[in-house]
This record gives sequence, structure tokens and C-alpha cells, in this order.
Amino acid sequence: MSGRSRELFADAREVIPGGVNSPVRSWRAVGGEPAFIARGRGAEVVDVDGRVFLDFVGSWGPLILGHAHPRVVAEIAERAASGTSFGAPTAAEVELASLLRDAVPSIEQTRLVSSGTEAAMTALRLARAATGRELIVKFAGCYHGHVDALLVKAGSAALTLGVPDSPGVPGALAGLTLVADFNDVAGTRRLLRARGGEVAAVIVEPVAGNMGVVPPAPGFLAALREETSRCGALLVFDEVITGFRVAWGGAQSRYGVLPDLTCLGKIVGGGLPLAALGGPRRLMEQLAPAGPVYQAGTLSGNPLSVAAGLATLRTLRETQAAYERLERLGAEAERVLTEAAAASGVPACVNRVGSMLTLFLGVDAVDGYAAACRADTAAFARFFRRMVDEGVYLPPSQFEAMFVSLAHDEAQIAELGRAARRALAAL
Ligand code: KE4
Repeated sequence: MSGRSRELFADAREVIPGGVNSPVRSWRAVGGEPAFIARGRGAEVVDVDGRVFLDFVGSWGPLILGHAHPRVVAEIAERAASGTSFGAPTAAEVELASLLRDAVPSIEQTRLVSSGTEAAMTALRLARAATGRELIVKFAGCYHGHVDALLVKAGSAALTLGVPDSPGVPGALAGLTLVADFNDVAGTRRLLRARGGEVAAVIVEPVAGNMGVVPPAPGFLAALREETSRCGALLVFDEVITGFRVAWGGAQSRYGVLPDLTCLGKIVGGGLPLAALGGPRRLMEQLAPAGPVYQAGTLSGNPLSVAAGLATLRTLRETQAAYERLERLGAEAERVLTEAAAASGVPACVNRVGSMLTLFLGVDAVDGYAAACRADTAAFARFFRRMVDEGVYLPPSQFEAMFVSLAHDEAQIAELGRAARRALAAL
């Protein structure tokens, strides 16, 4: 990056660790220095040097309507004029919780929080309280925020006991997390048949988005439901990405498998800090003050975030055939990327569910974490930087999801394809 972004990044590194407030934004995974973004509108963002980019990051998922949607902006502005935060209940929180109950099949009640990490953290605490058990099962390659208990990777132990994936996570805590392989039905069944009686919760992204997009294999989610019901563990769907992304009712409605608890985020906040934990009343009412499981947050249910979330979800609900359009544009993006890779002769594959997708380079198929790890990250880094030169802003990591929004149009998807052809040809 040149000019003002470079100057800002130098200044930023003096006062912010690594110059960014979230690691993936640093572009370390793809090389180069990050573009500092000045503004966004619709499907485009503009950096501080005035460069316009066609955006497929969408703030990592929240902006399903695109940047600066007029209704979302107006609702935030109107709400802000009446005050930004009260630390007291507001009517809009009831409206949002009611909308989530009506939209997401397994949700009767919702606790609003400020990040997906908080939602996942609360889900684990509630599951441990509700079951009286301590072990958690997660899947390699799935990410649920920077919760200590979930920042683990598979250890060497036979049953893949977790080991810390970050300094600062106590081994004793990581050891309470078992790590299984996403889409490994047989292995997960064996694990839960062996240790299920000790397991409080199995937490999973029903469509993996954090190893790149990996759809659930046929029967995988149903097997998780069957085995957790059998052993008495709670099934937690982390739908922070997939909630309202892959269907109005999330992945649980798309695939017809209902979890015990659901983490929501991103789209439900419309680009402002808001996430949620939802589930049946019998579980949710164990949360304070209704029950003994403590959970709290100064800005939980913040009026501006709730206003942005309600405006986003209501607009999404009122947009005629919104999910058909997202499906169609997502499929077109998959097609043009697949064709661009084929034309370049670069081994590649595209995984997609709805309007979330990933182009993996250097591999012919990715059905899980091991396959994703075989992707050619160096080639992806070169591809990413050439796409930047072409004016296309992709997630700066091979292991993230691209997002298509309702603000994208067919011409912009065609431009994605043309830019990818040029970028891949020059790899
Ligand atoms: P936050 O705490 O970042 O709001 O949410 C954590 C989280 C939980 N669950 C899933 C499935 C998630 O994808 C995330 C966060 N996603 C990442 C990128 N995939 C956010 C980008 C970032 O970390 O900067």
C-alpha cells in the first residue's frame, strides 16, 4: 500500500499492537501493508488514498445489505439523537429478541451481548452449568472468538485433548477441550461414545467459515444432534457467520438440525457491536437474573447496535426474494472464480454455501481442516495482492470467507471474474 495508508500504518504500529485492532486486518497472512479504509457505500470501499475497491469482505459478514445502507444509517442517526446508551432496558431490545425468536427455529429467548466471543463464552458457561459437566468438544479449524477455552488445537493425545493455541491459556483449561475433525462423523461418534458422559457441550460452526468455507458433509450435523442427545451434552451452533447469512433462520433452518444453543452475531448487529446467545427458555432462564449463571455487559443491547440490527433484519425480511438473489449472486461468483482458475491452469476449488464462499488455491477439493491446510497460502497471498491491484478487496487470508451482499450486482460479479482471470494468469 502506498501514501496515506503507509503513513497511517507506521503511526498505528506505534500506538496499537501490530497497528490493528484485530490481527487478520494486518494483512500479515498475505504480505504487504493494509489499506486504511476511509468510507464505504454499497458494494465498494474507498481507502484513505482514494482508491476504490469492490468489497467482498463486508466487515467479515455483518454487511449483508452492503455499506452505509440508507435505512440502517438513518435508524442509527435517529436513535443516537435520543441518546447512545442508558444501561437500562429499552423497547427495541424486546423487538429484536422477539424477531430472533420468530426467525430462528430453536430460539425462545435471547441474551444480547457485544461480540461473538461473548456469545460463545456464555454458551460454554451455561452448558457447563446446565449439565454439571466440564468437557467441551470443538472442531479443528472452527473459530468461536478468542475464548480461552476455545483457543486450543488438537493435542497429541489419542482423543485429541486440547493444548493451548495461544500463550496465556492455561494448560489445565485447554485440557478440558477435546478437539475433533469437522465432517468426521465416525471419529466424532467414537469420541462422544467414549467421553460423551463428561461433555457439557459440542460447539460447531454448522458451516465452517474460519478455515475457509467448508460445508457440512451430508449427515454430519444430524450425527452431532443424535450423539449429543444420546450422551446428554448440549449442541451449540455457532451461527455468528451463518445466522441470517445462509438462510433467514440460519444454518439450522437450512439443514433442518436444531441445536440446544445458538450463537449469533455480525448480521444481527448490522455492522455495530452486537451478538447474541439464544435457546429454549429452560436453558436461557438459567442466566442471571432469572437463574444463577452469571452473565452481564455494560453495553449489552446497546440502543445504537439494536437499531442497526433491527434495521438490517427488517430490510432483509422485507426485501423480495432476498435469499434467492444472494444464492444467485453467490453461485455466479463461484462460477466466475472457478472458470478463472480453470483458465489459468492453477489447481483450485471453490467452496460455497449461499453468499459465503472461498477460493482455495493449490488443492482440488477441501472437505475439512486437513485438506484446507494443504492449500497454497503463498499462491493465495500473491493472488490477494494482485486482486488489490485490480481493485478487488478479498479477505486477507486463505482461511476466511468471502461475502456477497445484496448491494452487489451482476456486473460487479462479472468484474470479480475478470480481475481473478488477470490475477491468476499472473501468479
Ligand atoms: P467476534 O468476537 O469477533 O465478534 O466474533 C467471534 C466469532 C465467533 N464465531 C465465528 C464463527 C466467527 O467467525 C467469529 C469472528 N469471525 C472473524 C473472522 N472470521 C472476525 C474477524 C476478526 O477476527 O477480525
